[in-house]
Amino acid sequence: MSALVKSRGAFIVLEGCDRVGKSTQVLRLLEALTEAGVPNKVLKFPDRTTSIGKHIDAYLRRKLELPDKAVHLLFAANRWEVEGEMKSDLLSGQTLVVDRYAYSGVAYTAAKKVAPLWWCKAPDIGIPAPDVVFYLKLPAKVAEQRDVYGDERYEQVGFQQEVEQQFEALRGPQWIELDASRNIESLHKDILAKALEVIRAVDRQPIGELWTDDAVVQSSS
Ligand code: Z5A
Ligand code: MG
Repeated sequence: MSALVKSRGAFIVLEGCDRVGKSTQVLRLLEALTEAGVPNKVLKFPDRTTSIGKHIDAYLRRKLELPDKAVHLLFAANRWEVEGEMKSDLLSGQTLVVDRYAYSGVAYTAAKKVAPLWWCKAPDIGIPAPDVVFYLKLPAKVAEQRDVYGDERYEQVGFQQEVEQQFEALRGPQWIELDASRNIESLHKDILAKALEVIRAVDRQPIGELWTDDAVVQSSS
């Protein structure tokens, strides 16, 4: 159930494929919000510091093998383990700036073609819904040139192209797509302007829940 609250922070997510510039923009937004006196907190998923996150980190660095569906559930659990904290932060008036979220969870597993979309979404049903998602879009071949792809799992152009297609299917009314080939500063200006607008607008709105009335999920149940 969504609770009606008097005043809360905004839930802002940055999403996109590898190397599109999410962490760069999260940092710029954090600095600007702090400067503007907006109480804020940054979260990054996966959070590799928790006990669940340590398994995810080992998996991504190829130190641990896990079945695709099992690791999908670990990524979702890594979000649920901070769900209570996220809600209380929002309700206490803190704006959350989040680097990757459940959309990455769904897009990366769906790209592996190991499970239908509804199954990929199911573990995140009911988790707090972002007020805005900034989706940074960049061709995988351009992203690859930004920084040498490392040894982590998923860092291959072909797979990233598949992930991009899956992201496209997740677009919702709260999504804002940005051309991530633009320079850092001009992207930041647009993100900051919209973020401030959302922070003002959500003041008295309840926190939403992700995918509770999603058509893909409903049609499978
Ligand atoms: N994953 C999953 O499978 N399931 C889940 O539920 C979740 C995640 C949440 C780890 O993610 C992996 O987990 C990820 C998805 C999967 N695998 N992949 N691929 P991560 O977030 O830890 O990944 P990362 O190593 O931090 O990479 P990244 O986040 O994808 O990169 P980024 O944050 O988008 O880019 P950046 O670090 O800000 O910038 C990259 C470089 O480009 C850097 O040199 C910048 O200076 C440069 N840059 C940034 N912006 C620009 C512009 N505008 N122009 C030119 N150059 C730029
Ligand atoms: Mg990053």
